[in-house]
Amino acid sequence: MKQSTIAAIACLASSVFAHGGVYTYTIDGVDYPGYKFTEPPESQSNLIQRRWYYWPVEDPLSPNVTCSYDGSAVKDTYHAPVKAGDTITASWSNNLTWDDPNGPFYCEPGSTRDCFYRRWYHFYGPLMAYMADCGGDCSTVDPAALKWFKIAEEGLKPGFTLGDTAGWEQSALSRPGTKGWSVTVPKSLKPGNYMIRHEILMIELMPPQFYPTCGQLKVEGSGTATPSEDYLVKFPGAYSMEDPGIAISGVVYGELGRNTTEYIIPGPKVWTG
Ligand SMILES: *[C@@H]1O[C@H](CO)[C@@H](O)[C@H](O)[C@H]1NC(C)=O
Ligand SMILES: *[C@@H]1O[C@H](CO)[C@@H](O)[C@H](O)[C@H]1NC(C)=O
Ligand SMILES: *[C@@H]1O[C@H](CO)[C@@H](O)[C@H](O)[C@H]1NC(C)=O
Ligand SMILES: [Cu+2]
Repeated sequence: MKQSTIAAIACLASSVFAHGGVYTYTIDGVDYPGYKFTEPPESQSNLIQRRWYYWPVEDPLSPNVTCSYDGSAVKDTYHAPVKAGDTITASWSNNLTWDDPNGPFYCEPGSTRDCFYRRWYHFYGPLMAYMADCGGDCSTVDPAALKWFKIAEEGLKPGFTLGDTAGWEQSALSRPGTKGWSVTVPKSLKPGNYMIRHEILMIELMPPQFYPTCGQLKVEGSGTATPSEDYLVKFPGAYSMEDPGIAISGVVYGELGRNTTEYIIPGPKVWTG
């Protein structure tokens, strides 16, 4: 067996064991700590984030795909104020570095791949962000009942193949010094209470792994725009295992991974306002 094959298998085996989610949002310079999956929900309060669990969702039709696990609200869940047009940075962590934000930085001996055991653990697949109008207080809303529109996505960068870690913004999340992924609330969006749903889709393995997490926002501004029906989707419902960007999961280490330069991001088209 070639050295590179051994390293790839070692990495693959390890990567099964770290999962995670968004642990902090940064909005207009303010940090909003997220739900801690390591602590019981009853002991948590005053969060903008809904409950989630670090284990990935492997079925796009599972009720868990909405907000990860049951997405319930803890005590005194509230809405973070954000001006339409401003950015929200979501910071991800895997469960191995959860209690140690600065490390450890780890390279498997002999590995030819990027090092890991850092804040995020997976490299391949798109990043997506959605919002949904709660029509009132989000805290009492079941996220599965909402209609979501996509506000941002990052797929395969031009000039790269599916198997290039550098082709994916997801791999930047595991680079030391990367705070997270920043998305913009559409400037013309009508003010009100919205749920925001960040999602990492990991296509390294089949089945793929969905990492959604939801938080609550109070959008301020003077916009009047709302997305039309053709931008709106439900979770579950927006994806299926047959979507090209989901069906392609598991090929990154093979010939298809090396020779495919196009990736079709699942879900609806982005609404920019
Ligand atoms: C939802 O996620 C939780 C936590 O990982 C798991 O225990 C449960 O079985 C999942 N539910 C379904 C329907 O897959
Ligand atoms: C992370 O998750 C894996 C898989 O469930 C588990 O084996 C490991 O103990 C967890 N580590 C921490 C620090 O939670
Ligand atoms: C890529 O490799 C696969 C597997 O051998 C092959 O079926 C496919 O035709 C190749 N595609 C291109 C664009 O070369
Ligand atoms: Cu994982």
